[in-house]
Amino acid sequence: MAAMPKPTLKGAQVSVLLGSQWGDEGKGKLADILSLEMDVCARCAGGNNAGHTIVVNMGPEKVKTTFDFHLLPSGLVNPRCAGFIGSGVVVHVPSFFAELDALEKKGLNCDGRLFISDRAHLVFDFHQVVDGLKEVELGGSSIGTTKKGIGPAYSSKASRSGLRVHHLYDYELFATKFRKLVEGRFKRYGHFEYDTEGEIARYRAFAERLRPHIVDGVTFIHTALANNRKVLVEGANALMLDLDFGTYPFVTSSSTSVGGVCTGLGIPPQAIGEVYGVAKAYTTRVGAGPFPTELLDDTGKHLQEVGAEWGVTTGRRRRCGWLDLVVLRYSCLINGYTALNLTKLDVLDQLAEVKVAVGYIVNGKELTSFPADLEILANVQVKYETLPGWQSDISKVTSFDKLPVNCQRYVEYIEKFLNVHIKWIGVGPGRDSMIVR
Ligand code: 2SA
Ligand code: GDP
Ligand code: MG
Repeated sequence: MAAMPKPTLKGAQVSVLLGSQWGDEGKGKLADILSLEMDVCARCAGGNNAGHTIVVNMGPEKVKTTFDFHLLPSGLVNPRCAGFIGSGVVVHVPSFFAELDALEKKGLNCDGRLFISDRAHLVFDFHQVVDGLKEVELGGSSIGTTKKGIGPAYSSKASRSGLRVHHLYDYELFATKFRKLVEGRFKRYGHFEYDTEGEIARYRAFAERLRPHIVDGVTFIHTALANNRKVLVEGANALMLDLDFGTYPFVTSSSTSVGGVCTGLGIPPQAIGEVYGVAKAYTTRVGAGPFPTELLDDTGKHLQEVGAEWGVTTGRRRRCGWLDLVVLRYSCLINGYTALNLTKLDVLDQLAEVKVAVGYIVNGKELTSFPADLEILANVQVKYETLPGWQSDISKVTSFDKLPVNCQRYVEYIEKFLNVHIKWIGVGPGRDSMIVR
């Protein structure tokens, strides 16, 4: 194992890429593009609840290949880039191997370049069972989780009874702790079918297969920084799903904001330079919870169909609505984006007019901040600005000045409202369908 490097921070070498809305903004695509220039692509939070679809032309024959990433960092598509699953991530080991096998089957060789922090917590199948049981218990107010066991695994972590990757290598201790954890769940939820001893034995085998991937997470990332490696942190989920700043309780159980980068990787804030926000040109949300600009009409259906808005992990239909600049302004405040990637602008191509939310009104008064209280959020009257559509196909456009004027105006309107530069514009799913400004 590499020795711990001396604490000599060389500057802001870490770039961060974060979802700015409720997820599925197209983070994976930008992560893939940026990773072409990176040495390490790291995940700092969440687990295999995330779903990133990347479309690339592979090999000399340029075969169009679609990759779905869940737990593994999307930067692995670049064969030069190492993937790192940081300490703040929760790892379901069977899913880790299933995803790795699927990637390798598609021709991606990840040998010797995929690492997991020994401090990362483990998600077990019983966490996934409990995820489902909790949702049933919540009945009509269920969260609409991905049922990947994310909430229950972070609960184990926060209650200080969780098992971490390094525990796999002290088998007796692992087995004792594991039995205790399962017993605790039986006490709380009643006895459910679960082969505790079989699971313990299964993890003995997993531990050996996992061994070449395990690193001391702190030493790994700081050695990379000390050696001037370029690191990209790929956010999972998004700001509005953040445990503290999202639409609680309809959120995921990790810090999906910029703060999660430091806590999830063990790096100081000075190490972070660029913070890129990914924003879809309209809004989507999967799962329950308030969504002020949601469109339950034909326009919502149009966005869902043209944007192919289906969950990558669960296959669920995503709810769709107009772009909400109140959400984005709040998101910019918390994450301090240094530039934005506006994605899926092509999905708006056929619309005669496009609306954007610019304020929330309650009892005739415009709110001055984003409400914490979901009762308020669920009942706001949305103030919209209506902009003319461009009604032409932009999917082949490669530069900003070649976009239709109304389309340029839409981009500039957003930029001006948020006071953040829109550096990239997505006009299609492929790696090449990205306008850079
Ligand atoms: P969880 O499973 O405990 O994290 O769910 C809590 C809430 O977080 C939402 N969530 C997501 N929202 C959008 N995309 C996600 N990833 C998949 C994708 C989702 C899918 O990329 O498509 O396949 O359905 C994701 N993961 C979690 C979730 O909907 C709950 O609202
Ligand atoms: P992520 O979770 O933020 O990485 O996003 P997802 O992969 O869950 O969802 C984004 C979807 O939109 C994927 O299917 C992408 O291939 C696709 N996509 C990304 N950017 C664009 C774009 O600019 N235009 C279109 N039409 N599709 C895009
Ligand atoms: Mg996604």
